[in-house]
Amino acid sequence: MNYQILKIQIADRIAVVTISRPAALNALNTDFFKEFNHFLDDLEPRQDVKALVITGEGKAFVAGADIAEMVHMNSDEGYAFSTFGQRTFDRLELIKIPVIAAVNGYALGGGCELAMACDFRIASKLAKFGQPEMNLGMIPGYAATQRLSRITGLGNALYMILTADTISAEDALRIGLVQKVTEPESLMEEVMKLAAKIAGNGSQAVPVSKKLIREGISMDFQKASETEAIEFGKQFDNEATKEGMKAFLEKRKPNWN
Ligand code: DAK
Repeated sequence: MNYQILKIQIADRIAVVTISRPAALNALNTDFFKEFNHFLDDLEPRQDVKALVITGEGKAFVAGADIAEMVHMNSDEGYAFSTFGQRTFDRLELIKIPVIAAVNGYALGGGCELAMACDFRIASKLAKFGQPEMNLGMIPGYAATQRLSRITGLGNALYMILTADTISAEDALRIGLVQKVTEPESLMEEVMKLAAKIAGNGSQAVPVSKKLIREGISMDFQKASETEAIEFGKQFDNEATKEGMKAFLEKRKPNWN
């Protein structure tokens, strides 16, 4: 595919996708969702990529769904736009490898929702977060009403969605919406270090852990614990797990290959 909006770099087991439509602050339109789904189709079967980083070009991560495109929609088109976006964000949650949002600037509306569909978020000091849909007379359409409360708790989700206030990176850190705040110029360096660390961890244990955490949060605790025990048991048939334990006992670094 000839990508117009996404810039894709894959090297050293890490894929970096930069959303690049800076004239519209990287607002998410139908073309973005088509390109992004095409990229995920290519990425999902690959065994050589162990982590995905998503960032934005210019002063925004993503300033929301594209208002200029939405303003012309009727209810059927709005429904199609919403379900296309929701399915895309769900794919990010379900993809086996960890996904890190490198939030360089505005993450508003659909942009904050995209960041929340990633596994965790690292933000530049300049980043700003918000769900400003109330200002447009609408509700969030890409699952902020569900993900924001799961990530930050009920009070913070209600506060952000009902006030439509934009919050700073430091406040996002305080409420657990982001996991780390960096100087703007070192954002990508820090994110790439984290991605490399994860990509270098016992490779099969990373996707299994992601799946257990992701699926467990909406399961009954006992059932989720039992699922963990089953997966834990399976690890003992795994060469990588044996290598990890042996390497510890032999006081050397594990060789995952
Ligand atoms: N969509 C389209 N264009 C956008 C945009 C957006 N979300 N945000 C910014 N732009 C465009 C601006 O129109 C402007 O274009 P030109 O006038 O230069 O042609 C350009 O980007 C630069 O923006 P500004 O001139 O406004 O830049 P400033 O630095 O002054 O302000 C800002 C930055 C981020 C504070 C401001 O641009 C802003 O408030 N943007 C809108 C933020 C926003 O409201 N985001 C939420 C969008 S609503 C659903 C599915 C999805 C959703 C809802 C329902 N279903 C279908 C049910 C999701 C909704 C949203 O995400």
